Amino acid sequence: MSANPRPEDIEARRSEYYARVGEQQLIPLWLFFKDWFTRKPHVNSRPYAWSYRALRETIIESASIVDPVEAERRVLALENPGLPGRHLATESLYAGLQLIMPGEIAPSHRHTPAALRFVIESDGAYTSVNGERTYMKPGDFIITPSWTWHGHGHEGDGPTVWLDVLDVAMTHLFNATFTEHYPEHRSPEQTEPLDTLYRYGMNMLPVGYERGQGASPIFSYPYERTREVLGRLKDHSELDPCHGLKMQYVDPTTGGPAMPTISAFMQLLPAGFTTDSYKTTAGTIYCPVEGTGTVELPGAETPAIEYEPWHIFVIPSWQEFRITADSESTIFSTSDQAAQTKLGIWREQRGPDGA
Ligand code: 1HN
Repeated sequence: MSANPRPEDIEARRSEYYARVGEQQLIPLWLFFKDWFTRKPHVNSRPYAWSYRALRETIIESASIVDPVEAERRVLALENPGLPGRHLATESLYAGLQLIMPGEIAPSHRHTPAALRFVIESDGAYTSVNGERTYMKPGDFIITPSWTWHGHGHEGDGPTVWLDVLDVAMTHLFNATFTEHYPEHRSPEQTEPLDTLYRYGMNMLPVGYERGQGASPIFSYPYERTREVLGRLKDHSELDPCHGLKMQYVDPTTGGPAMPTISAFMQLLPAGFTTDSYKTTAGTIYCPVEGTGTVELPGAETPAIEYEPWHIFVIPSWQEFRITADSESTIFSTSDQAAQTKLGIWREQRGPDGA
């Protein structure tokens, strides 16, 4: 550049240069460095809550709109208002409410995205995963790891509804989404119910057992057991100031999260307990099973969310929050913490900003 060029000459040279390099599929990093490399995460998803009580009738109405064979899965996806058209609850996780009516079957298929179910309402419905049938009860946590055959059916009474969460945004990101349909509607069911629980989940393992690709060999984590654990521990446990009494669903053969990409937890907050302020890079989907309370969200458009059983709410990445339990609460939650931890990028902050 000549000495002391005029500002308008600099601008003109730059514009001409940017246009020229653009034609060669080049873009100067200095034009977008600051957009990309922010001091803290730039998050589009927003805190949001769906009231199961308010939505229940509408969900059940979907039974008269489509059947699960035509639909493949009869689900109303929970779309975050900050991610319009993306069909996602957080930037990395899809979530939806699935309905099965008595006598119906959702055909067997498998896909590379991993899925979990958190059961809201069920009496006699089942999921079958790799040939093992698991009957669903409210509060049960059920996994269908990547590429496992799975289908659903209903032998009982009344509508069955559960929360589905899938890591499909991650498999899409990596262009690694594959799907296969079982040639018949149902894949063969060859194992006894609860086979994997007894084989892998009772502090013993078959001799010669070799770990697979990082997903738990147990498909079903019944609420009955989870609740017993929390109930037995609550009175003599030191409560974590940010989490109360919080337990993670694990692969018992590794101690790590039940699936490689998605973490899931159940926490108990005693009546009157308020957590310390907390935030994490893992945007999280919550679903309380018992209790009512308030989630405070300092700085958010919605400053607070009142929760009750089966409410579903999202707290995005790096959103500060505190939970106050009005009555003893058990709260399920799920996030991409497992994936972020493997990538070495997961962060949390305990305590309020500036503390
Ligand atoms: C799926 O396979 C299920 O198996 C539920 O129940 C929801 C959402 C997107 C893609 C696949 C299921 C799904 C899904």
